[in-house]
Amino acid sequence: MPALVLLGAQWGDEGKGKATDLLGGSVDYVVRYQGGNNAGHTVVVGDQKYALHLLPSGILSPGCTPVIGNGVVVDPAVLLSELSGLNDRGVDTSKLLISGNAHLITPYNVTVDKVTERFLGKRKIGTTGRGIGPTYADKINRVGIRIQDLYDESILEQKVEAALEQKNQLLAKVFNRRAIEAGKVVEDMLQYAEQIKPFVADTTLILNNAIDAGKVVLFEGGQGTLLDVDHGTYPFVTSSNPTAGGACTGSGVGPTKISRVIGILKAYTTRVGAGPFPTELLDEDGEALRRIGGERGVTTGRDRRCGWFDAPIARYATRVNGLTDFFLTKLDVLTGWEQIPVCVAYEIDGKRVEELPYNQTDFHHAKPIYEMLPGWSEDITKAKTFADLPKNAQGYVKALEEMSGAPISAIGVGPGRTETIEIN
Ligand code: 2SA
Ligand code: GDP
Ligand code: MG
Repeated sequence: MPALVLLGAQWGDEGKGKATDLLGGSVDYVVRYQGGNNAGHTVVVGDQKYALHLLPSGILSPGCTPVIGNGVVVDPAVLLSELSGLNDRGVDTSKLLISGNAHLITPYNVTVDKVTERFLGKRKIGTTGRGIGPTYADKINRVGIRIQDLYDESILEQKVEAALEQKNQLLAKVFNRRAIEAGKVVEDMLQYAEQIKPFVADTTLILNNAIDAGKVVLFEGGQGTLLDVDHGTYPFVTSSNPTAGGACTGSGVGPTKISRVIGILKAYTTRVGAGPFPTELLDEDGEALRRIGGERGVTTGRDRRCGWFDAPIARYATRVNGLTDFFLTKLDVLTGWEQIPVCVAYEIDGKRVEELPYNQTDFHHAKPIYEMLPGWSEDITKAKTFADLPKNAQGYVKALEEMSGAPISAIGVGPGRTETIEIN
């Protein structure tokens, strides 16, 4: 298997960090291909818990080379502090590779993110405030700053000046804010250059050579399918492509090299930030899912919105990502409900709709049509095989598999590395 992709099938936080870590022992490279330190990936190893934001979860597997691909946006201060935090805990980070083509999140991108959200008021996206959207906007506007620019001071100065020209006008005229000084920004960015230098590489060449030499490369998505800027619930999305195609553009590895695409699928649904969410629960059940599932943002600490499983979303994820299989996570969280509602279709303006509507207004109007599945009360966290699960839990998994359009090849029954059932 030359290359595989692991990505979120819903709105993120499905447990991708744990799944990547689980596969870390059998792959040679783990590559982040989009997003930045808006991501929050939790990995529990024994009694140690790690929260990773920018670094690939494979950094915790000693045999694995972690890679930050060209599609990622990098906040240099966050990068260095995440690295030193891991070093302090005895994790070897020396193998990290960072694409010289990855874009840098500058302090002004963070400012613009926060100011824009404030001015959007009720219509805000609920971003993580990490400067992600404005950095991708600069990239597309061709006024972005790349990692490689840190090593050519005069180019860096020219690029920062170009990037600030429009922004300063906007800050002054629209937001009534002071102009940002290019010289100060350049000085700020240059202080990181030498520390980052040892990691900077032509990652596209390295990854393609590795695949040609028979090595296994795992692409780790951040966020999730419905947060994709093209395929998600626009405008309530992140500004990159977490879907499978993003793994190619965000790394420079072609689609013919990828033979498996795994969708990480939570046994219920969560979302952080604003936007439509048909199965959202604003009652005791929602509160219980949040409490039992520990549903709190790993980066911002915000409470996650919680709801029942939504099959049209899972089917959509299968379709737009070409999923080969799912890892179903957090099944243990559902223990104790007598009956578990599962959304099988929507009612939109009086009509039954089986698939996720492409039209934004329709999705905002979508009301879930539920089927009730029988629950279970037995503790399932010690289950090691599918047969160890209570009959109703088995039935729940099988029903989800049937509705979602791809086989379920692993089931999470707890946050720990070993709390996983693998199905062959
Ligand atoms: P941004 O900051 O521009 O990417 O925000 C745009 C939308 O994308 C959502 N988003 C996320 N949703 C779920 N998890 C994410 N990572 C953190 C976590 C989130 C946190 O693991 O818990 O700590 O709040 C993530 N990152 C971005 C975001 O909520 C906006 O809806
Ligand atoms: P990611 O962004 O997809 O990596 O997910 P997060 O780390 O943001 O959120 C997933 C949370 O669920 C983390 O706290 C994980 O430790 C936890 N988790 C992952 N898989 C399971 C599981 O099967 N059961 C339980 N109870 N928790 C899990
Ligand atoms: Mg997360």
